Amino acid sequence: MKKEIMLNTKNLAEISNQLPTPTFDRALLKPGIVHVGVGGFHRAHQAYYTHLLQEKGDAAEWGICGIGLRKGDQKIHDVLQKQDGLYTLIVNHPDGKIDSQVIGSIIDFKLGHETPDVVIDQMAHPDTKIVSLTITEGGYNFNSSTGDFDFDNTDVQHELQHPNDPKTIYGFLTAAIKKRRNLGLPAFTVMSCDNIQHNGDVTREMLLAFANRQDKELAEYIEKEVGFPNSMVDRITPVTTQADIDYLESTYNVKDEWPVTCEPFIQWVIEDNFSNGRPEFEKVGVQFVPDVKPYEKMKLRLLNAGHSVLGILGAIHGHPTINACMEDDLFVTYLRAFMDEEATPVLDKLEGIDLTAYKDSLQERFANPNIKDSVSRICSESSAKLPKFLIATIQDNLAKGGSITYATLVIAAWCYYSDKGIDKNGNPIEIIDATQEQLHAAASKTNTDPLAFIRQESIFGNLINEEKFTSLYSELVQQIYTDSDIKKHMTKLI
Ligand code: CS2
Repeated sequence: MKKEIMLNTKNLAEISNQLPTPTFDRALLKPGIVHVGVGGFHRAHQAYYTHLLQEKGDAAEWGICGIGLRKGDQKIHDVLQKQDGLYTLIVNHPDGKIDSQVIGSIIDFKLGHETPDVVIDQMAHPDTKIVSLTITEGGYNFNSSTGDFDFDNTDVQHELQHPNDPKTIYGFLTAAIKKRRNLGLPAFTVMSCDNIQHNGDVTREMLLAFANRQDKELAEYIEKEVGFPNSMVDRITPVTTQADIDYLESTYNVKDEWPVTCEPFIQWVIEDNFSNGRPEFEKVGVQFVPDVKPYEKMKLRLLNAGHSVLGILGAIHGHPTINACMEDDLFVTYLRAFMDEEATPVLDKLEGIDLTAYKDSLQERFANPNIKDSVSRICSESSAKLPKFLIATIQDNLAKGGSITYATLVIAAWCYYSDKGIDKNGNPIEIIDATQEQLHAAASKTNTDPLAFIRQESIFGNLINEEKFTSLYSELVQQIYTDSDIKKHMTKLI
């Protein structure tokens, strides 16, 4: 067999015989964007849009410097450094067509875990104009039920005492903003790209709460000078598997240690609220709107919640992937009933959007047989996701007397999932959640106290006081504990 070609700058010319590679001069790019959290999603979405813009020329000031703040970011750092920031994006179409191309917008990568100064200096560099974030729903450090900043977090306490040794995004942002101010440099924009409703507003509020404790004057400066655009981001990006790496090797003879796979669909709707300039993303299909909130809500309450409905019910049933759930008619009917009867009635008015078409398109996207998005990815960090995606819909429906049954079964199933960690065939379920122990401890009391799981106030807020919810939940959770065949319970509700 021919020796494989390692993906890096030196080999790009050779690789371009096999795959589309960047046609712009990457050596001219300056890191105008500092991005924290370089996971698959960032690389399939923002970094891809940025690459498209660079392909059009004239976006040299918007190269991306990746940042990892956690120990676990070492691996992606090492891979991307070795590959000069290059990686392959593999787009899997429903009909089996696969488009692969090498993306060139990431030009550097820095780690903050052991060397916070390196990251602060990068953020405070004159070239930096935007600090963007995909730090996951859990990374924002707010209490899901009150929305308040969580000052009990030990990392936050540490960085409040030691501003030069930041640990969380808030410590890094304040240190960098302060440094820029001292240097007389304009403030950067902080652009959240996470699935949180009003993600810019939330980032602003949390950063201000933190900064107010640390340095009131700085907080006032942030309030005046820093832009926090809200955005809705969308592209289904499953976890990369060895099969993806092998595919590139066997098809193109290219060795990429960490490619990204994704669906063809992509969307980014964002508010034009930048404090220090921005890329002309509208040239590559990004929508700039005055108010993104209705779009965010639609996506979180239909797409993300729909994922969670399939993921949690699917995990207990033993469906490994979202597309496997969509091959099961009962799951499709259940999903649609949830979207139509519970999620849609509590959405805001959306001018010019055909919700039926949107829901149809979600079903098609979920069913893409070549995406193979694992239910374990979808269920991961449910404690941070569900309050926004699903529990909010239950609360809205309780307030207006709407239906809550489909969503409540999912909560009951989540309790069972957290308690037992096995599917219907007794196979272990991989549970990934920062609060896994707390979830397990609460769920495991269900036999003696059927409401134990929903007494977790940080997740469920005051739902424990809602009789309509507690009586339904109690009935459903006991049914699942008596017979874990989830499809029986789904069938009864439809
Ligand atoms: C998923 C999202 O895990 C999840 O919550 O629903 O990662 C989803 O795939 C993306 O938001 C799609 O844009």
